[in-house]
Amino acid sequence: MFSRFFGQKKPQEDLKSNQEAVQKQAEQERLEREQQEKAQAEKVMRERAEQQRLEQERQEKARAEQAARERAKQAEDEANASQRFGFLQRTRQIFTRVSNTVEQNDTITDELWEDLEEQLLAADVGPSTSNWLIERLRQRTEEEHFRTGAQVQRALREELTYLLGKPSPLRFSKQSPLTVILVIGVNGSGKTTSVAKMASVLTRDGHKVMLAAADTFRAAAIDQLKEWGERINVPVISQNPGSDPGAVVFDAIQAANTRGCDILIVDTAGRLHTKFNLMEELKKINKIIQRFVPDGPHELLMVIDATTGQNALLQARKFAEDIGLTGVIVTKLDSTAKGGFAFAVADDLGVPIKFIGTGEKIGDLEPFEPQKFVAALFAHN
Ligand SMILES: Nc1nc2c(ncn2[C@@H]2O[C@H](COP(=O)(O)OP(=O)(O)O)[C@@H](O)[C@H]2O)c(=O)[nH]1
Ligand SMILES: [Mg+2]
Repeated sequence: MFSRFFGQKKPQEDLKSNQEAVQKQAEQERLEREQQEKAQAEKVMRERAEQQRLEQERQEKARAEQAARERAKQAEDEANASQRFGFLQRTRQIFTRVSNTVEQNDTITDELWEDLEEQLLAADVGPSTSNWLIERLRQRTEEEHFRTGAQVQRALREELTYLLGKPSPLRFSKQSPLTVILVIGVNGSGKTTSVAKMASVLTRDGHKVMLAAADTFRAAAIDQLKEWGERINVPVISQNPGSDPGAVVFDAIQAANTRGCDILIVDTAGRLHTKFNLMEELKKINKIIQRFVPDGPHELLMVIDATTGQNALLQARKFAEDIGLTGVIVTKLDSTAKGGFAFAVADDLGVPIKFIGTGEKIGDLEPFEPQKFVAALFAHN
């Protein structure tokens, strides 16, 4: 009876244990589900992490490839530049020292700035431009938190390129059929040679060029231009030595129009007795040009000999102040280590360098390309 009473479960108890079993099973299933879900989530996370790792690897590889391509491109640019800019060899020696001074410094010290300034001066960048550069680089070092010489080096290249401005090709007349280019500069700077070189470049580009021998002070100067004219097959208008340069220009404009030339380049005298005379002479020539070609002269180019350095700059500055220079031709970059002079010219005169003279031959004239010029200076030999 007891057993019956105690041993036998009541129907409610049966029900209860049944419910417990069901609950247990449900709990079991829930746990299993949870475990499965957890395992699934972990799998997804593992897969995602793996994907991320692969993506990172891919990006790193792409970055490394891009960097390698850039390094190769820079090396190629520099190799090309050092080949094309062989005439800059002497100047490049100084800029290689600049590079070494800056780039190989792990820290930026006062000594670095002093060395850099000294070398910029040695390359004839000139005191005022060198000073400006150093100040600018110091300022950038602070603002941009440069820590290494390599960073300063990159900034130096940027600032040097900035100083030179954008490439500035010759300006041609939009209104009149004739473009007139007036070339001035001291004796021996390379005017006549540069006039002939430009004529050659422009002829090759399909222009019909005429030259005017307006340096009438020396018979040799007239003969020299005529000789070049014959060599490159470009007509030269000249008169006897001692005649009025204005009259030569007048003749040349008529002749250019008659023969259908579209460009007239005028070679002028380097020195008259005084600067005043020279100015008057130029004004007279200008007036004659403007009477027949109202928007001319389209270029007033000063030829500056790089080997004479900062002295030449002093003269050029006076000229630039008195008459409206439109550009400069820097000659003889092949025979000087002072090619840094180009930076002083661009900075000081505020007019673009249009061409550079790279030797004595007719082909030794290059349109000035600031970016390539700077690349060439820093190209490894
Ligand atoms: N090495 C070198 N010599 C040049 C260059 N341009 C001109 N010359 C030389 O400089 C000298 C004077 O040139 P010239 O054209 O007669 O000067 P100008 O008196 O100003 O007309 C000549 O012996 C030229 O051959 C140049 O870019 N490089
Ligand atoms: Mg001359």
